[in-house]
Amino acid sequence: MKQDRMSPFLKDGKSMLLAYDQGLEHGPSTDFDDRNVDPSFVMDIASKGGFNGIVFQKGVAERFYDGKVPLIIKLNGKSSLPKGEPVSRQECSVEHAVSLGAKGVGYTIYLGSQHEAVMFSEFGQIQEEAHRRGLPAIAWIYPRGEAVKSDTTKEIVSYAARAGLELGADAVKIKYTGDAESFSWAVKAAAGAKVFMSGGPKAPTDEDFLSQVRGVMGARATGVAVGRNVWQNPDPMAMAGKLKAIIFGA
Ligand code: FBP
Repeated sequence: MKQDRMSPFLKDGKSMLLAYDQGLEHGPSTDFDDRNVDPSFVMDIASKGGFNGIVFQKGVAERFYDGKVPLIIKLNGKSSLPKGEPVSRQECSVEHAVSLGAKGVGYTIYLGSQHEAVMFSEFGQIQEEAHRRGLPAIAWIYPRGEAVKSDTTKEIVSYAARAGLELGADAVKIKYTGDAESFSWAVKAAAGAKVFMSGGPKAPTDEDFLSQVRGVMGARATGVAVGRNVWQNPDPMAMAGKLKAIIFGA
């Protein structure tokens, strides 16, 4: 049987990934404090917390990646400053990601944006090159822009999952719909592309967040790719342990 390109990031077919590209997406004063502004703090959480992968932009990887956890390089990104229809363009090549030690590449697509065609096209090129090199192409698929009324309904989240499948993503990172039953439709729509829940802003309580993760796993998703709910937590290791227990039943 052909090996699953996502296998470097899987344990028993499940996975938990730590995302840390928010410095570019949101800016340091929105998301960071004195601890987590330092990328080594987050690198440490990834390895000591048992994460199956870490997501960095290339500049952070060049200075802080320590090789202890499989690396995913985000190949596009944008700041929170421009207004209007969102677009995120490629700023790192697959070749450079590989030279940094990446075992996977990530790319954000704003489904529904007036600029979605640009992102479809860039992701298409990236997916083909990543596959030539044996790497998975992971699509962050966020419905966004004037045409999108809500980004968490069953209809729009399953559309995101299906778009990822159709565009050739090995895995999709999508928002939670709010319950396991509707999320399981998105998992079905992904038809074999691995499904990861994207975390979002830190939930009011740990339990609020963990109940979402239980719903995600109950829907037979692969796992989570989260950031703020872990490295903004006062005790990131305890949160990592609780996630592991839900995702792997460990
Ligand atoms: P979080 O778990 O912190 O939400 O991280 C997931 C993520 O996809 C990041 O990779 C990315 O920086 C961020 O969310 C994008 O956030 P936004 O929804 O504001 O575009």
